[in-house]
Amino acid sequence: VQLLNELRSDLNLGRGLELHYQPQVSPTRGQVVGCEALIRWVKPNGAAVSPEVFIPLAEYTGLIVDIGDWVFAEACRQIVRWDREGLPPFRVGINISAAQFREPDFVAKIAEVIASTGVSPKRLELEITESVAMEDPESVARQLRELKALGLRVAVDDFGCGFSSLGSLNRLPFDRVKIDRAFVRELTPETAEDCIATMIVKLARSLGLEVTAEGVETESQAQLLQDMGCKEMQGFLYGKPMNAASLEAWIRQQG
Ligand code: G
Ligand code: G
Ligand code: MN
Ligand code: NA
Repeated sequence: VQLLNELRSDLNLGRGLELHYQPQVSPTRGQVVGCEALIRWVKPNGAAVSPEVFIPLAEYTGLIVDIGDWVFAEACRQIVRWDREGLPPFRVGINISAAQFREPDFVAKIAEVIASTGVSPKRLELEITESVAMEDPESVARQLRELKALGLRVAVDDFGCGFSSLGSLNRLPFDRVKIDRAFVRELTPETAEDCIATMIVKLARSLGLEVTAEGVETESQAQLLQDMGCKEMQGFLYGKPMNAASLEAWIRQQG
């Protein structure tokens, strides 16, 4: 409760919260194709609190809606700042939690922020976990169509670990599948993880979806994924989440 009050107060005061960005690369093209925005919180006393701690708390209490609004707006503002700095355009993935996605005015708020920041919606990709996507397929499908009509892209996050039916990938209008890093972590040839990841990539590609693997830490994982036909990677092998200025420097250095 104490932690939650501190979080609420920092959010209201506009302090302590920051977005970091983890690069996503295409190894064959040797370049950054996008990044994922990941929230960071440093308390006034200087102590960093892991999102693995405060995000579930915020989800439980509903504060995640306000946090999510802040995250989305901040990511849009940052894209506009990067454009002004002359960075080449790349995609920015933004995590959307279940409670946010369920808000009746979710799509309207997104549209409003896009209009007020002037960001190009093509640059934005909303990441929705597979468990959220499964909740109420009818209304999820409608909302995804509304988001896509605004020009955004949508990805299903942490795919493979939940309870989604494979058919849902076909029924819901996703643009991308992000393979859960639990599979990538255990990826060695001819294991169950290898089989499952291979199947996910195959299914996604045959449905015309793009695929990103998460949590890529080693060259051998990257090679296996590439052999499966996975074209985009995200993980410590390429880059950790970093602040906006560091990502900018990182991209310029990749040239
Ligand atoms: O950022 P890692 O770097 O530790 O993130 C931990 C967890 O917190 C992940 O499951 C990630 O999806 C979640 N997370 C990070 N940033 C956000 C955010 O902006 N919104 C939501 N809903 N979840 C986030
Ligand atoms: O749950 P979601 O996929 O949105 O969040 C991504 C999470 O994965 C973040 O916590 C991020 O810090 C973490 N992450 C990204 N790359 C790696 C990696 O290569 N190894 C590990 N262990 N974690 C990673
Ligand atoms: Mn994500
Ligand atoms: Na994920």
